[in-house]
Amino acid sequence: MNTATEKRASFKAYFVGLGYIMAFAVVVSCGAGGGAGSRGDPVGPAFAEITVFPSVIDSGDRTDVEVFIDQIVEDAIAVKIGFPAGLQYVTESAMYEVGGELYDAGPDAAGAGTDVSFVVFYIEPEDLLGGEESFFIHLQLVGVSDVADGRVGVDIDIDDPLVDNDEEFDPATPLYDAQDDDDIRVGQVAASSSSSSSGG
Ligand SMILES: [Ca+2]
Ligand SMILES: [Ca+2]
Ligand SMILES: [Ca+2]
Repeated sequence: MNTATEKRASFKAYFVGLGYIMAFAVVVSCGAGGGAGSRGDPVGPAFAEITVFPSVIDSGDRTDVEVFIDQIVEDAIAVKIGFPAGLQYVTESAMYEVGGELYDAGPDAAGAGTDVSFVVFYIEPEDLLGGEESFFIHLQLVGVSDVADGRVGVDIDIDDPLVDNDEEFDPATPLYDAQDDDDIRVGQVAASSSSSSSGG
């Protein structure tokens, strides 16, 4: 009888302890999850969100890329959009959208690294925004060769005022870490991959 009571007591202690550990884990995971993706915390000079639609195309087809930018905290920014080498920027497709109005946009620089190609826009928010706090960049990419599981990403960096923008971006050292990205697939790989997916 004595040992049974002890067993029950230790069981209870075990579950209470487990409860504390689980509660702690929930608090920790909530704290971590709320940080990076939250709109209250801009990463670098501005908040950016990128959407690619459609996310599956074949070569010769185009996809629309939309970048939303707000919470800009620098006087001059470089918006770098990176995409797989199996896609190309469609000439003259880039537009800024400010307060519902569309304006022609660069890109001001472009280049191809080893695996990733880039277009870059240098923007002075005070000139572009005219009192608005946010804007969009719209552009199109065309598929040129198979991309199995690609990402189109955006990284906003500071535009260095001491370096001429014509010479600032180097695709060999793009200083590019996407702060947001979206999926893209191009070509036959896109059609065949659905059969291997178990999630539906
Ligand atoms: Ca950045
Ligand atoms: Ca510059
Ligand atoms: Ca960067």
